[in-house]
Amino acid sequence: MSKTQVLPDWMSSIEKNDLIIEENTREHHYYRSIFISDVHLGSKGSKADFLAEFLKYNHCEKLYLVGDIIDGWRLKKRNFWPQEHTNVIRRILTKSKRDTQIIYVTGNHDDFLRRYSGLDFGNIILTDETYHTCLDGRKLLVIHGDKYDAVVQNNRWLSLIGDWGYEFLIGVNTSFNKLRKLMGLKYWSLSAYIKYKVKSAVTFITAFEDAVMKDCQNQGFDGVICGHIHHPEIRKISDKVYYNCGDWVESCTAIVENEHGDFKLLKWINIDHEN
Ligand SMILES: [Mn+2]
Repeated sequence: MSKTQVLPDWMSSIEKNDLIIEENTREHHYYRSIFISDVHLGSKGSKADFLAEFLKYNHCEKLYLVGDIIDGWRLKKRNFWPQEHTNVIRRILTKSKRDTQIIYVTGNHDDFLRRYSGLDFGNIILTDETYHTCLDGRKLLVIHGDKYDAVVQNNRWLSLIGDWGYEFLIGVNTSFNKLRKLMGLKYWSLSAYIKYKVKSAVTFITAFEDAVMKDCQNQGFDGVICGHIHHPEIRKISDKVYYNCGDWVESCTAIVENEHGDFKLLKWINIDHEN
């Protein structure tokens, strides 16, 4: 597609830093494609129960798993695998049996799968990166995003995400919110607060997006769908679009493309967080 192409109507309303978050409901929805990333199964922070529920109500022709679905790093250190985590795998396998094509794009936490890249298990394809052809013809690069770590200078936030620090933060956050719940207060996300407020985190996110979009430009794609930094977003950057799936540790978000070819960022309604 040429660079001068006019963006679709739905996209023209997106301004810089504008989030389109549509809260999901417990009704069945059918999409052309669904993109999720950073589930971190095998780690305590994973909101696997919510994802299993999301997968129960949301159906699609193509399901892209955009990396860090299984947290191999955590599993190496500690054997933590509750039933809810199995339920997510089961939901995905059931979908694959029922005409949903699963495209598993590996991330840095599930890099143990990278040696099998290119394998096709029937309806499940393993790959390091791929592209998605939208209904309107646009081609989007689908990649986890850890590839850009080397380019991003300010990666202190990133090491926090990948390291014990993040899990610690999630742990503190969970206890803190149990206390808030007892006091009748709403869920409050400490790590999201830090992510949005700390200047170095903001600088890092911008640097990451710049690196991703530069690669997108160089490879001639119309946009990128990635994950890795646990920061859900749909943002127009010049004539391209940057999509980040977010994560299922905190934000519980997914990027979806509906049957008209419109893209949305969905946030799964989180009962615990609402109370
Ligand atoms: Mn990652």
